[in-house]
Amino acid sequence: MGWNRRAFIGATTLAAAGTLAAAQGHGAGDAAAGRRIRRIATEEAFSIPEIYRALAELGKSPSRNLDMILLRTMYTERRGFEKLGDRLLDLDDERIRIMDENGVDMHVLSLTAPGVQMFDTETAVSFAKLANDRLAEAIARHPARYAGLASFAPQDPKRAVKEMERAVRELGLHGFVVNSHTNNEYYDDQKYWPIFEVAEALDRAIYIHPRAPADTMAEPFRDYNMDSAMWGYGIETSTHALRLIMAGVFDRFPKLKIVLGHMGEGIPYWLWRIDYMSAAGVSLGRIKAKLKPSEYFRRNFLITTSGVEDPLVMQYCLEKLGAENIMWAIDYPYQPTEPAVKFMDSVSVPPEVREQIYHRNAERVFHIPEARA
Ligand code: 1DF
Ligand code: MN
Repeated sequence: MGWNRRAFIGATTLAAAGTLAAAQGHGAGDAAAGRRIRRIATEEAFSIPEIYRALAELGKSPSRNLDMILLRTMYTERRGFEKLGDRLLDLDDERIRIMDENGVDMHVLSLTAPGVQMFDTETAVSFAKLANDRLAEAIARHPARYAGLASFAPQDPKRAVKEMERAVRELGLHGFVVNSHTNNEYYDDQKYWPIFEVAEALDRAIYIHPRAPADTMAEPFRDYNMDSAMWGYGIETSTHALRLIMAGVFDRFPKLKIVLGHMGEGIPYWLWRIDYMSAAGVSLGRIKAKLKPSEYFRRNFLITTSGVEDPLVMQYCLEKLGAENIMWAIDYPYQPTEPAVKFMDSVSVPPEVREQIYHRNAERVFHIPEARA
């Protein structure tokens, strides 16, 4: 790992210089070259009218699934959310204006949660195709500004694999997104492993984005807004990621790359204890994984900064995981752009680390061409 604590402290002055350069219009760390660092944001949401309307319709049904809270407030009632809906659907106007105003070069777009995963199988399969086609069209209109993560319908793993192949080979999309569980099932179940097999074969990462906790663990999350971004999303998604590790998914697919948002959904903080306590599960034969959980986390996972603008968390994750495993994200339109940029411009890291997090890791993992000089 090309980064250490001494460098972190030493970088404070450099970062201050970077902020100054940004204020002068040059951006962090590269003022001498008269050019700022390329900024690629990696968890940026969009929708399309067909799916947006179908989710609004779904939001009217009486289900007690926790994601229905999102569907009711965001799509059905739309109280105070007019702007959010418009922003999800817009790929040509305000989004690019906000990117320009804040010096954001590229959004890596993904269909917003819960994606196609709450629809019946046939609807999900056809919506995934439609969303991927529209995504490819948006990228074709703005090739320098967008990359895209393809959706697929886990409801039908066979057709998911077909769509994943089409999305990369024919549409040129850059990776995949899935919003945690589907119908309360987790993908450590081997019927889903063809999805991991094809992602590894295509060398494209799967971004496991949150959705609300599954019905099987919903009750304690019903009050105090704990269903969603404040807490429930992270618990659902970290639990899913750990299930994949413990099931041995990464022994079977050692080159598979999984991306987690929100600074790793809490997992980095727990790694020491997970390593220590997993030994008992291994000796009882309940854990299939061959390596320590932290070894998979460093080898097979990347995390993004979406929605966590805490310099101490950044410092910890850099030491724990390495600069090659962290990517910048905004979570547009759910998080404001300006503070996300300010955070990443001013966090105390050496210039080369800022470059890795702002764009180099995303270029490598998502096969995004380097910007022309
Ligand atoms: C929210 C947050 C919604 C995130 C999202 O997609 C989302 C939210 C519907 O706060 O309502 O992706 N997030 O990633 O934190
Ligand atoms: Mn998000």
